[in-house]
Amino acid sequence: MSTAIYKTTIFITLLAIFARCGSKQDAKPSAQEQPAIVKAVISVPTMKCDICAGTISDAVKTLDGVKDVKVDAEKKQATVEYLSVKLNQQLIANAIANAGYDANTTKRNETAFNALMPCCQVQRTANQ
Ligand SMILES: [Cu+2]
Repeated sequence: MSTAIYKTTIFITLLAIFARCGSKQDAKPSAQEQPAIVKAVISVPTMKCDICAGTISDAVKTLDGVKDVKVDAEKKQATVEYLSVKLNQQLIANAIANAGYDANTTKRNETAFNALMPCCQVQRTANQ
């Protein structure tokens, strides 16, 4: 492993830790809702490759209440099954945005985006 890649890996790891500290927790659903597993399909339009898919999958898996994550780089979608008492679509979208990717209508964290592998830094098209 070259020094540059090693340094980049360390940087991304630290960034992921800091991004998690700053993630918003104020949009949790009320405890009165029935505990149920809900499936959400989240659009991630700038996802490009399997590395992107892994980054997104890892970010979502850190959330409490996630039961299953499937990320499809071709369809540019993340399919997440989660406990509705613990999570909602917006919190999942926030986690993906904190990892450097637009998610539904939530815009990516630019610092995280700039720390992605150069090949994963996909610019938005005009309609995104
Ligand atoms: Cu990628």
